[in-house]
Parts: sequence; structure tokens; C-alpha cells
Amino acid sequence: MAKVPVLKNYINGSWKSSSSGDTFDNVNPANTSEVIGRFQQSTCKDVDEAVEAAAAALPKWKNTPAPQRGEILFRVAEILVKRKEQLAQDMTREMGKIIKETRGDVQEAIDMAYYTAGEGRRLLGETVPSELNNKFNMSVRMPVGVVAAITPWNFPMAIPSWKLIPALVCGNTVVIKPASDTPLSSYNLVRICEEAGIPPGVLNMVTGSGRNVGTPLMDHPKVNLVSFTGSTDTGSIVAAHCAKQMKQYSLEMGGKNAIIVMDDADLNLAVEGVLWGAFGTTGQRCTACSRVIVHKKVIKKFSNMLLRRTKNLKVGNGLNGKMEMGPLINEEQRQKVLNYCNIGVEEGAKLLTGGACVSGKGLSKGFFFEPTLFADVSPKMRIAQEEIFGPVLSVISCRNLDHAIQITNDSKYGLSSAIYTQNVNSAFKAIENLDTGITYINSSTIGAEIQLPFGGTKGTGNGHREAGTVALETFTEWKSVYIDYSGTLQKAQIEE
Ligand code: UN1
Repeated sequence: MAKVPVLKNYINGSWKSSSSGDTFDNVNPANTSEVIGRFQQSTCKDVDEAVEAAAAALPKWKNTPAPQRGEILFRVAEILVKRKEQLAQDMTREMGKIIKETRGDVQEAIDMAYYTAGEGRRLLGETVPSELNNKFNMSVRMPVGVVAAITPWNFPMAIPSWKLIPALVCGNTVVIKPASDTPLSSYNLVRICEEAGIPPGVLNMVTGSGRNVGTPLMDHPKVNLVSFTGSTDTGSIVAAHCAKQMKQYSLEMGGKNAIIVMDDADLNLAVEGVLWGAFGTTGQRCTACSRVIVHKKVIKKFSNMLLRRTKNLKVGNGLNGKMEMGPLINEEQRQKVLNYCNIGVEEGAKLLTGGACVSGKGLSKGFFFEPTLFADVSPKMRIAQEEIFGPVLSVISCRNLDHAIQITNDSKYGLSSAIYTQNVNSAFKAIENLDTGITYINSSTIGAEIQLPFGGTKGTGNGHREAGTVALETFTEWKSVYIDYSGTLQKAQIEE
């Protein structure tokens, strides 16, 4: 059996063991007998060291011209391109999603790096006229300081890249705590950043549990901003901790995303979009489609078409290119999904297919679950309201567009929504009235591109967005600058 590699923390430019001396195993969710790596079970001492390193590296990094910072990130993109296949394979082994999707995850990091590297030569501010003569007004961006990035397991490289890359181009220094289920992809990304020339202390990585690493990291007084992606429950804890110290925080949290299928929709197209949104990444996306709201005129036909396709999805090890859906991330998640299926049945929804763990045929050592479809779901049922984060889709009937929009918006979340219709008026009405941060027309709820803002309304976030140019709003502070070259005391607002 191959020797299991021991992978270390990255602090101040060196790869270091944790002060606890303990490690934890990163296992393959498709085959739990495969241990991918042993990672550091870190403590608050390691966190402290990493944050101190980030704070010490800040003045120099902040004063490195932004175009130079951008050039290093451009090199990150180039290395990611060269290693894309290996990085994707590592990711499928640690996370389970199929290889096409992990290639997409790495691609999203590549897109982010190329796009954001260019910000090194923009970082746009404003110039505005002054109300006085011989006076010049402008705004410039400053880094926030030390950024703590706390990242989830479902996009093990893309989401870390959404945080690290904009933070770094803006002149911040960073400590990242990756999810314990998928630390290898963050490790790979940090190694690439080191290779590309990110100086010691500017980027640090500490692995370990939420309690021993995440909490001391967000509570550290030298951390100026916490950028978190994960569950709404954990996000509200992050918010409470940050509020106590009046530090900034940006949260990306849950979703209960819906696709509306109108009676004039291209049903074949809609079925494909719904399948991709519901069962891609085994339903473990915050943008996953977990409700499909179908016009009553076509619901019977649509449900039959969807059922046929759902039953035929190939579930298996994501490294096998023929598979369409991999395992869930761990047993806890699988039990949660199973529990929701039981709740759905108890609530009176009709289980059309799925609802159970998959075993046998070489799958018994993985956390596989059947693609699951519920019909006769009413909007208030728990399976229609709560985020399941698994391959469970609820079909809900609607009377008309207004009704569909009302059902979609009846959610504590507001991340992504979609509508399938051939009617331009319905499409625009939906764009206007769906209360989500992202809306797709004739496309699924997943697959956001990095050059637009990513995030949502209500319980999904706290008003911030990631990616696009707006990421700069999170990772910079504004400074307004007034330059008076009149040589006299000029008083704004004051009549002489
Ligand atoms: C997430 O699920 O946390 O739009 C991120 C998408 C991907 C990102 C998802 N580009 O589905």
C-alpha cells in the first residue's frame, strides 16, 4: 500500500507541523479505505503564529506596487493551467465530485486568477469635482489588513481562490483555514502561490477543526476581516464573534434555490437544466436546485420526463469518466440527507425515486446516495424550506408566474433562481421579482461565472458579494483624498 503523505501547515514561508503533533486523515469519500493525506490537527498556538506572520508581512506587501502583486497572481494562473488535470484528480479523490466538475472547479480558480491579476493594474477609484477652485478630490483603495479565509469542502479550490486572490491583489495578507474534509486542494493552491512568488508571511495556511482553528482565527485581534463560506448556522456564529470586536466579515451561506418551469418552456431543455442543477456535485452546491416549481398544465409530463432521466443517472466513483454523480462528502452528511428523505415521506410528499443509500457494486465503501425525486411537495414542507445539501429534488406545482415567484421567494434564503420560459415578458418579470442574488433565464441555478458578483439576499449573505469587480469592495477600505492647491484656507460648505 502506498505510504500516506503527511502534509503540513504553511506559516511565514515554511511548511510546519502543528504544535499539537497530531494529524487527521483526509479520506476519499468514494472509498474510505483510501487515505489521501494526513493533515495537521492545529491549535490556537499555530493560529497565533500564522496571524502574527501575516500581520508582520502586511506593511511590505501593502507597499508592493499593485501591478507587481498582480504579476505574481498571473503566474499562479499559469501554473494552475499546467497542473489542471492533476489538481482535478486530487480534488475528486478528496471530495468525490466527478472529474468533469473538479476540472471545472480548478478552471474557476484559473479564471479568478487571470481576471483578478489584471486588477493589479486597475483597482479603480474615483475622481470627482470639488465644490472649490484649486482643489482636487479623489478616492483610493487601501487594503483592509489581515484576512482570515474560512472555506468549505464543496468547491475546494474555487472558493479559496475567490478569497485569496482578490485579498492578495488588494494588498492584504491572509491566513486560510480550509475545510477538514478537503484540505488537499487548498494545500495545492497555497503551494502554487508559494511557487509563483508570494513572499513569506503574505499567505499562510492552518488546517484543523472549526473549534481549534476556525474560532481562534476569527477571534484573533490582529485579524481585520473574516471571509467565510459555509452554513447559515455557522455564519451567524462568525457574525456574532466579529461583531464583538467590531471587525469586518463577509458571509456566503446557504440556499434553497428553485427553477420555475412555465407551460411554454422547452421541456427537454428544462429537464436537462434541472438535472444538472439538482444532481451536479451530488446536490452539494449552495446554488443547487432543490425545488422545481412547475406550471400545473405541464407538471405531469415534465415529472415523467424528469423521473426517467433521474433513474438513469450513473452514480459511482468520480474518477471514472462515465459517472454522472459521485458520493456525498461524509457519513454525517449522508445521514442528514437520509433523514430529510424520511421527513419528506412523513410530511406526505410522494417519493418517486431514490431516498436511500447506495451500496454494492464496489460502492459500499463510499458515501453514495440515490438521486432522489419527491412529487406532491407543498411549499411549506420542511423538504421545500430547509437546505438539504444533497441529491434531493422536490417538485412543486404552481398556477401561474406570480404564484411561482411567490413560492420561490417564500424562503429564508436568496441565492440563485432560474426560469424556463419562451416568453420574454415572463422572463423579465421573473428577473425583476425573484428575490435572489442570481437569476438565470433558460439555464440552471448553477454555473456562475467569476466576472459577475456572486452571492445572495436574505439568509444567504450579509450584503457582500464575491468575485467580479465587487470583490474589491470586500477586500479594500476607501480613502477619500482632498488636495488643496490654492495656497489659501478654503472652507467647504461655509459661505464667507
Ligand atoms: C457554491 O456552491 O458554494 O455557480 C459555489 C456555481 C459555481 C459556484 C458554486 N460556480 O454553481
